[in-house]
Amino acid sequence: MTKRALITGITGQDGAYLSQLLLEKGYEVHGLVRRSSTADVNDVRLKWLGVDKDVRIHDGNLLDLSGIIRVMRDVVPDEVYNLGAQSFVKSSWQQPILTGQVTGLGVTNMLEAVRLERPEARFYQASSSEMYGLIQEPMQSETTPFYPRSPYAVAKLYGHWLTVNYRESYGMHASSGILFNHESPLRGIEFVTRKVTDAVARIKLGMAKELRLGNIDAKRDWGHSKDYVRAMWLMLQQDVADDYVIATGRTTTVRDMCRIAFEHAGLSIDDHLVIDPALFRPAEVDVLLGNPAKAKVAFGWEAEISLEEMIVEMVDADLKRLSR
Ligand code: NDP
Ligand code: GDR
Repeated sequence: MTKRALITGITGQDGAYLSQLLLEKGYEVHGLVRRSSTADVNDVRLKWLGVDKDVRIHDGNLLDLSGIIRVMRDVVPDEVYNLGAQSFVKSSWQQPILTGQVTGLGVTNMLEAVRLERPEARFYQASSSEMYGLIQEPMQSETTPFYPRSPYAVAKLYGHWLTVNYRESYGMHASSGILFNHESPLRGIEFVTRKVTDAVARIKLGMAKELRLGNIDAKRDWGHSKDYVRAMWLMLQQDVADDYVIATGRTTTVRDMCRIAFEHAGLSIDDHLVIDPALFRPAEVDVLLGNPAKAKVAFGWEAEISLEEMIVEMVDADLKRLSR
C-alpha cells in the first residue's frame, strides 16, 4: 500500500527536502499551501529539487481550521508533518500576534483536524531549539528546561506542549522534533547563513562590497536540512511517539561561520564585514548546542553533512545562481 503524507510548509526549505525524501521512499506527497497572487513563484524550492510536478498541492492556511479539515478528508494521510510557521525569529517581534496565531495556534488547528478526521495518522510537530532560549545547561537535551526569548520561541513552546498534550490526552501518535538550526542552498535569504553566502557570492562577482550583520558572537549548532528531514521521517516510523533533539553536537559563532564562507571564495572577512547595531535583536539567544544522543540510540540518526561542507555548497549554489 502506498503511504500518503500531508506536509504543511511544503514550499519552505524543509518542506521541499522532505518532499524529495518521501517521494524517493515511494510516498504519495500532498502539501498544504496558502494562496497567493504569485502562486507561480511559491514552488521555487520544489522546482529547484525537481519535485514540483510530483507533489499534490491543496489550498489551505494554518489559520483556517475548516479548510484544514477539508484537506484532511480529501487526502486521508498516514503521516502529517506540520512544518508551516512564521519561522523568522526577528520578524516575530514585528508581528507577534500573527506569529502566535500561525506558529502557535496553527498547531492546535492541525492537531484538531487530525483528531477529528484522521486520529490514526502519525503527526510530526516542528519544534525548535529556540525554545531553550536563555539556557542554563551547556548542552541541551530533551530534559533541559525551556526559557523562550522571542515571540516566535514562545509560540513554538505552545505548539510543543500542545503536541505532548494531545499525545497524552488522546493517545495520538504525535511526536515533536526539537530541531537545532539547519540550513541549505534552499534556506530563506533572511536567515544568517544564507544572507552570508549570498553576500559572499555577490562580493566575489563584484555586485556588492560589504556584508552587514548584527550579533556575530552568537553561537549556533548548524546542520543540513537534508539530514534533518530524515530525522523527521525516522521519528514517525517509531512504534511509540516521543520527542527528540536533532542537532550536530557542535557549536560555532556567526563570525566563524562567515569566515568559512569568505575563505572558500578567496576573500577576507575583515575587508567586507560591517557590524550594524540595527540588526541586533531585542533579546538574543547567545548559544545553542544540542545533544542528539536520544535520537542516535532510538533510531540511529546522526548528522552526516558538516558545517564546512554545507557552507561551501551554499556559496557555490549562490555563485552559480548569481552568475546566470
Ligand atoms: P520556512 O520559513 O522555509 O518555511 C515555512 C513554511 O510555512 C512556508 O512553506 C510557508 O509558506 C509556510 N507558512 C507560513 N505561514 C503559513 C500559513 N499561515 N498557512 C500555511 N502555511 C504557512 O521554514 P523551514 O523550512 O526552515 O522550517 C520548517 C519548520 O521547522 C518551521 O516550522 C520552523 O519554524 C521549524 N524549525 C526550523 C528550523 C531551521 O533551522 N530551519 C529549526 C527548528 C524548527 P509560504 O511559502 O507561503 O511563505
Ligand atoms: P535563528 O536563525 O534566529 O537562530 O532561528 P538566524 O539565522 O536568523 O539567526 C542566527 C543568529 O545569527 C545572528 N545574526 C543574524 N541573523 C540574521 N538573520 N541576520 C543578521 O544580519 C544577523 N546578524 C547576526 C542572530 O542574532 C542569531 O543569533 C532559526 C530559524 O530557522 C527558526 O525558525 C528556528 O526555529 C531556529 O533557527 C532553530
